[in-house]
Amino acid sequence: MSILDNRPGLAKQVGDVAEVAGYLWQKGWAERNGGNITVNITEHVDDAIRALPAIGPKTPIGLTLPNLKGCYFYCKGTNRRMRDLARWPMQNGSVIRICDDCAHYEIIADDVVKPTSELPSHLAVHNYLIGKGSTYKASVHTHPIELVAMSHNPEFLKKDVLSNILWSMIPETKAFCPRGLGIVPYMLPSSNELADATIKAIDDDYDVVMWEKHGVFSVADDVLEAFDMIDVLTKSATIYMDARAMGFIPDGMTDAQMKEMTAAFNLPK
Ligand code: 2HA
Ligand code: ZN
Repeated sequence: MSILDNRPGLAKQVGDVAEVAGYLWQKGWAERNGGNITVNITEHVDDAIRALPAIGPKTPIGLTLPNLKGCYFYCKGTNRRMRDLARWPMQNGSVIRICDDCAHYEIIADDVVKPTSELPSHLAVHNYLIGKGSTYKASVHTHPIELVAMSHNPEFLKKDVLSNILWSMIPETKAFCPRGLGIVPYMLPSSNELADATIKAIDDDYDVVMWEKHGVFSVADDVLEAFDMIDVLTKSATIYMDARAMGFIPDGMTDAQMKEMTAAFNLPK
């Protein structure tokens, strides 16, 4: 028995997470237990799910997140491998309910798989998104090799330097990641400070943020879109690095070409 049985909407959400988990592994972005994914599945929750008893203890989130009252999330499990989640999403992730105090969660299905170590940043971001009236339901954190490599150069960490380089490598990057790449300076993984800084960067109007020397965090309507933005940014990073490896600094699209594309596709400036 699984909470996904006879619930095609919910099963699709979890299936999409499994699909993305497979991509993250195949791309080499998900070593060991690296990365995490959470999806706000509240709209797929019915009365039978609401009546399910907790199967684990009430656990503190570490933050109080008032907008999450009554919310349910599918979360990757802590210490679980993306490559395992790709095949067995309900053995390597779980469905949690936020308790009425908005400061604790409890696991309700399928097994007692403790959620991701980055739960504070994921849930704090979901709390922020709901507060903003955003339609975004999915957040993905992963360790893309080329983007993390670029984050070791302080020059690239200045505001929008990296966004502009990456956008200029290939027209698709701005088209499909129109808000660019925000930068969060290095902070301890799993910390509340990292959660706060991530929200601040998203509030600055980024959908994807770089955690310096660690990875990226993206938010979108669904998990596939959250993955796609990281994928297009990484494609550009790879083109940039390939050009450098061939011994030249790539020209990038010109400012005029970028302006023309921005206007033609009606993208934010
Ligand atoms: O879940 O990637 O940042 C493992 C991580 C923590
Ligand atoms: Zn990480």
